[in-house]
Amino acid sequence: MSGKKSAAPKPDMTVKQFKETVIKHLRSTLGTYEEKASKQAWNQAIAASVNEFIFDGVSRTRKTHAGKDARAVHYLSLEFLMGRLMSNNLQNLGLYELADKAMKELGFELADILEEEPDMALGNGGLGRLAACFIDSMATLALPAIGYGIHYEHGLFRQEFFKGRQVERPDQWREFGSPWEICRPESEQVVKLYGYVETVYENGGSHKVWHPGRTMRAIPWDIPIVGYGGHNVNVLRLWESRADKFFDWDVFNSGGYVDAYTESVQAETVSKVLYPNDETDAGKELRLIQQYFFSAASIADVMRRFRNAHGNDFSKFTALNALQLNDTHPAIAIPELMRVLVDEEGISWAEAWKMTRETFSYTNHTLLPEALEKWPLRMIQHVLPRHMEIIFEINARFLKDEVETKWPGNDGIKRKLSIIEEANGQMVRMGNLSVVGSHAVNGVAQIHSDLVKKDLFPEMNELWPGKFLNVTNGITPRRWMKACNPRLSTLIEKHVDADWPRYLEKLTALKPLADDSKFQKEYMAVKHANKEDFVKVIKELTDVDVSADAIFDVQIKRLHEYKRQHLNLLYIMALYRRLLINPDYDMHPRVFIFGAKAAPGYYLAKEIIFAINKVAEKVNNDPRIKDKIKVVFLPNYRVSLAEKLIPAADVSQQISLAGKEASGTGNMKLALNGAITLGTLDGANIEIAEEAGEENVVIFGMDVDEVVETREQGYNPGHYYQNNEELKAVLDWLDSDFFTPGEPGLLSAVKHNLVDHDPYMVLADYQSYSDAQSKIDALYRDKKAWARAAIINTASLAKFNSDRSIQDYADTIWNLKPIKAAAK
Ligand code: GL7
Repeated sequence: MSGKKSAAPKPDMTVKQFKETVIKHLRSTLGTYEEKASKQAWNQAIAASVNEFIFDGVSRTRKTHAGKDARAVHYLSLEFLMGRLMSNNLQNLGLYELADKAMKELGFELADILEEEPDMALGNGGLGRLAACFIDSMATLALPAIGYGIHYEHGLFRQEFFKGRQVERPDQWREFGSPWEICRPESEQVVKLYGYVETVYENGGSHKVWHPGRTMRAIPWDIPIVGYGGHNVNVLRLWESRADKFFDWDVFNSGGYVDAYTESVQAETVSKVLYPNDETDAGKELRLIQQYFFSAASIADVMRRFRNAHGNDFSKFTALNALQLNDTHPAIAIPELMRVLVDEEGISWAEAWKMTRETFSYTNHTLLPEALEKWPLRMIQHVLPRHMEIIFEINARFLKDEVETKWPGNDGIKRKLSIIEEANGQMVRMGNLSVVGSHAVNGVAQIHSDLVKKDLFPEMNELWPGKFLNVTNGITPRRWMKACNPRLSTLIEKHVDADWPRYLEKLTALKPLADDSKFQKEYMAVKHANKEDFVKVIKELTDVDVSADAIFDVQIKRLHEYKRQHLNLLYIMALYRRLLINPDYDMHPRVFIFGAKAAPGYYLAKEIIFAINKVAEKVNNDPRIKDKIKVVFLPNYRVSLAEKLIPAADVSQQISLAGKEASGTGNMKLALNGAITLGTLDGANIEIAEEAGEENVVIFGMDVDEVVETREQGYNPGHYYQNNEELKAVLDWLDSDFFTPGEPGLLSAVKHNLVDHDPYMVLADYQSYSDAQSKIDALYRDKKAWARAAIINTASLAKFNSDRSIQDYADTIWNLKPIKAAAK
């Protein structure tokens, strides 16, 4: 064991002082007092106390960056799935234990009070949560960075089940305000829309003037992002849309009370709701306006800051600014920057284009065709007439100067690479625009980045060798271990340096302990205690009784056919059938745990949820199987629920069809917390297997090459259905009324999709999956072998620290150096 040093400072505050501060805020900020205050009020009082540290950090960091004229990255993302902020902030400031003690002395459990905080669910899934982990890491690494997004009034919908079916309810994360945000009216921006473009001829030349049809206000709300150790506090700036003229007095006075509000209602709609679609193209004018609204406001903000420091000398612009596109959602920022540089600053096209390309970089998060954004050309022309002209110009120059030079006379390649797609009445391909307008393009796991080059943009890769890179995703160990798994963190800290949440490679010190039976027992006792806690959560949320001695087999992620929750379901049904046929069927008891939201308009995904719930109902109440299987579908899966479940998981199901899951990040969180991955060779699973060792994960199914081969040979799911007795039996079961008494056919959609189409080859991988599940069962029964594998997983995952991902971005894409904020 080496010397322990802590990266988290001990703040110069005592428990007594913390208590006093909380009570001060309870009285003077919340206007209540100890005897009367609700838990909600205590929560807010703690937040206000913590903010005394945080706000000071915000100003120190800002001042340092401004003073040094620092190069900064601006991370543009339509989604930031933050979850709760309190516990993370307390941890990163090193205040958690102090606050815990203080609250105990005041007669409360801190953990209880923390439950009062609503999740900040301004994202759908992996892509949004990645952005949240990344801004934590940027602050931790002291990188000058700012996250830009939308201040949605309603985040991702709250999910309820009614008779087994998903029902969506609005999310109200800031119904009573949020203590973490600071409104910055002084940095308000104006965003223009619609209208027409005029060519103005003057002094022998001409320039373009956009006469917008309407304008709206963008109001920034800053959420402080506390780096681990508390030295650096960056901000996440979220834009709220408001009507330009809050109220039209003329219309109001002439009797048009309702009309006077129309404009404000329309403008405020822009930041009203997060689109709940995950990996599908929303294709709505409002969504395009959301994308433009936050991109334009953010670029205006970057410009404002730059002009304050440098006036209109743009020679240093690219040296000081990097703009990162989190997927194509903010791609409209590329023509927006061109517009500002050319039309507003009078910079030549060639110069502006060079600056734009040097400034932008783009992360691709998916190969799924339905998620690659395309906008109808007519729509862009209508909403953003000047931008459409700019896109035409970018495209014309790209095709003429770059594509034609490389492939003279090749119209086929031109058609393929063009930013404009001629089919479907002309569409603008946002992926092509992003690649053309960026100096670097990265995928999110090695295999995904390879496929981006090979399958998605092969010609672009030939045109610009070196432009396409890989940055494997990561997760912040602060939230996903230190804060969410205190028992394991405490155990770890007995053996490794206290700064492991910053330097996760320190966990390799646990490897020699993997065979130590005392440590194995301690490690598994932690897992068991976490499971006992989660047994209560399951009971509370679903009223199902489960035993912590069973295997907790977990699949948590958005509901999507490619993620194959229905493969999991088929296996559950098969196990159930085996037990009905042979009540002595030898297996370790198992709890199958699902958490997943389906996009509200995604029919089959909702049918899969319904089928799982119906099978669960039957299985959970069948005395014949003696509780050997339990199935629970947790409603409203979200970050704060993940934080409770992940520490309790034994098995991590990562069973997407190979080639479809770009990376996955839940796979990293679960493995770090000691769950064994049951997965395909897809996304980051491959790298997890490399790091943890193939013997410590259970891999099954076709790999990418086999998937391609099977498809080329003409995939026929009916073949698997006909030739696998068990598979046929469980699929036919879905047609009966066994799970829906008196109502046969309610679950047929799932069966028929699989037998007749099976776009994600569930049936082809079924047998291999079932065999892999048997391996899991056998491994679990060998207690020492299981403990060993789990420990090795925890000890081996340093690569998936999001600090490493961000360091890669900083080194290979942003060329960004840390600047530590000055001390007080
Ligand atoms: C995703 C990928 O599906 C997921 O595999 C990846 O981990 C995540 C972050 O890179 O991005 N792409 C995508 O469109 N969504 C994702 O979660 C919604």
